[in-house]
Amino acid sequence: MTPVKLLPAALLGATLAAAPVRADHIEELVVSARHDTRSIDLHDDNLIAPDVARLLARAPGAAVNSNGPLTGIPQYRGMYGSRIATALDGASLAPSGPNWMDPPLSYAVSGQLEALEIYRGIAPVSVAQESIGGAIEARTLRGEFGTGREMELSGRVIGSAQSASEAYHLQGALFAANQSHRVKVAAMAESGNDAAFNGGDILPTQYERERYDLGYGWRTGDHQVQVDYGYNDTGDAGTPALPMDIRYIRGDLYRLGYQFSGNTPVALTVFGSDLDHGMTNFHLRGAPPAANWRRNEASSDNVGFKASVERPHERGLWRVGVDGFSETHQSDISNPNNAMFFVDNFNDAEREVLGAFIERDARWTDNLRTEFGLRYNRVAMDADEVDATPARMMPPAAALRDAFNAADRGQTDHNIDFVARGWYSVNDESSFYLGVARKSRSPSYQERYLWLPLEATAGLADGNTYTGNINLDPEVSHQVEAGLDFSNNRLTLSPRVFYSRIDDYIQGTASTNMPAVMFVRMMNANNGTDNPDPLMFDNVDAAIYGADLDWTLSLTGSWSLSGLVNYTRGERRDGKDDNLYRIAPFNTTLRLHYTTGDMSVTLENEYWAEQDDVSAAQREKQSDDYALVNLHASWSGIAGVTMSAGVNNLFDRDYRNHLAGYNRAANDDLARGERLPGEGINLFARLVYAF
Ligand SMILES: [Cu+2]
Repeated sequence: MTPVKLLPAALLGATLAAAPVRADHIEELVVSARHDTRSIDLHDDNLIAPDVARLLARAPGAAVNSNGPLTGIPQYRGMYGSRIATALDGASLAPSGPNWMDPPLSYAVSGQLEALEIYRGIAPVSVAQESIGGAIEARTLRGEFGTGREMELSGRVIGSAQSASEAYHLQGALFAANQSHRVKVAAMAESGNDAAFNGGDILPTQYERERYDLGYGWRTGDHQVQVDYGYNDTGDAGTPALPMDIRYIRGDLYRLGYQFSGNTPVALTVFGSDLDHGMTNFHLRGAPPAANWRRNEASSDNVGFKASVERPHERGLWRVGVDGFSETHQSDISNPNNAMFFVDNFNDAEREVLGAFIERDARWTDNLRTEFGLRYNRVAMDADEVDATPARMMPPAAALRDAFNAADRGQTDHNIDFVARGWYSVNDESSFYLGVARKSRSPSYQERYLWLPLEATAGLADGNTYTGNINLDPEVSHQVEAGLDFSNNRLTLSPRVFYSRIDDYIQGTASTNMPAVMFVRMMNANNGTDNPDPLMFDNVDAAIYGADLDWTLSLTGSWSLSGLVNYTRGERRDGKDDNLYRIAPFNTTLRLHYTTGDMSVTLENEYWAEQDDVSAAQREKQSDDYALVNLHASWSGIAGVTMSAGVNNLFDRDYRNHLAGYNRAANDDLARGERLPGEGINLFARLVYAF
């Protein structure tokens, strides 16, 4: 049983099977308009971390902004957070945490994924509503329909453990199916202690999480209906790069899908999620004085739909659809030592996107294919009035509250996106690609409605306090990318160069909001702290450009090589000589594979250059280069059983990834403000049993 799409796995240099199988893969490498993606094989990977986002490091152009063991925020070609559209089986989700302690991808369960797909470069307009920075799709295993009337049972069990955080992960999934019904029941539990690095422990990075899933599918003729329900229960989990840690994240995720696969295929999805989240600055990390204890209770209610139709034309396919997504956020700060203290951080902050799109795929000759897409999004946002204890006691905070409550907070944006892409195959081995696009993104609710200077910034983790700006304009990016897809019997190569010119890019700039500046200074005087002056979200102009590449090369016999190269630059273009914040530095991965029969071994070297091009506006610190060596092996000699084991960070390097954020918690082994280290040497083992 190999439920994962194998093509991109081969491209990514996962197990390279025997030659005939690879020939199939290579055929598929001729990238199609629909499937210009990288799909990550979850079976053969040395990743057993609980954070699915970490798998993205296997795709060209992708990286992870990590704020804790469960809180990886995908970065793609220099963009991250809500700039990247993430869908779980077609369902979107807005995190309950105003600091993205629960990024959308954190709701995907690694062992239950059929595939994790990253759209390479410009994402089609049909794939997501707002995809200025790209799109990611996680598809969950639901079991296959059977062939007869008899119900057949199948399932799989996964157990894994790793040493650096003394963590374990256990899960089981059971599928029952016949030709017209399929049922899925799945459960997962995982837990880890504070992770060790060469120099001590990273505090707090413990975590615990449980997850339960139910699914039912029914099909008759060309019709198919699928209902899915998931319950996520995260307990104590550290986020040392943020000012608080997770106390709980509980949530229900629902999805109902209908598919008609006849002549004019129709797809309909309705989905929603209710997510509740609590966090504190005192229960997992060294607590501040009693007066400064903070507890934040936050929630998001999400509902959405998508309906699309495909119609053939003489050269290809029309794709037309409408979609909607609505998120509502609540966030209340309190102090358990002081019943009087409260801050309405966000009060019914709403964001609703309604979109319509049309897309046309066409094959003009045997060699030339194109994709044209047009999308319109209407983004409507609003938030209710706020209040807070500081606003009743301190004039600057009162001024901020009164200005916010008096403002016209309702905002509506009308955004137009378009995509034009073409593929021209020169011969059986080489195909050229060119894509241009205009993509837009309206501000997030934090960027518009954060009224009191706080660090609620969707996980920027830069240590700065921010205020929002109701009157922000949407970001508009004009993008161009070009590249080549080459594959022959020995070599595959897929380089891309890209340039994005982003008008009204939203980032923090020095605050010109005097009450906000005075508030932070007064708080410093009251608390004996020295927080820097606040920033405010602002529209600036920016450019992001670079190149990325993935490749595989088969050597003699059972040996092969594969690798990735990623280079991204992000700069201001509005006369300020500054760089964009938290951009992955140049990095490259080289893997050597040995594959024979039912055994495969991979030796991996990962190199990250130093990052000197940092954002002065965000007071970003530089980081040093480092290299890591990882080794892993897997064996599937017994039917249904796959065993994997390995060592990450074989030489126990103390390394600091540029995207890891700064330490915010009291720790004898790490200063506050120091960049967080990665895990030290980590031995792991995993057993998968499928039947
Ligand atoms: Cu949180």
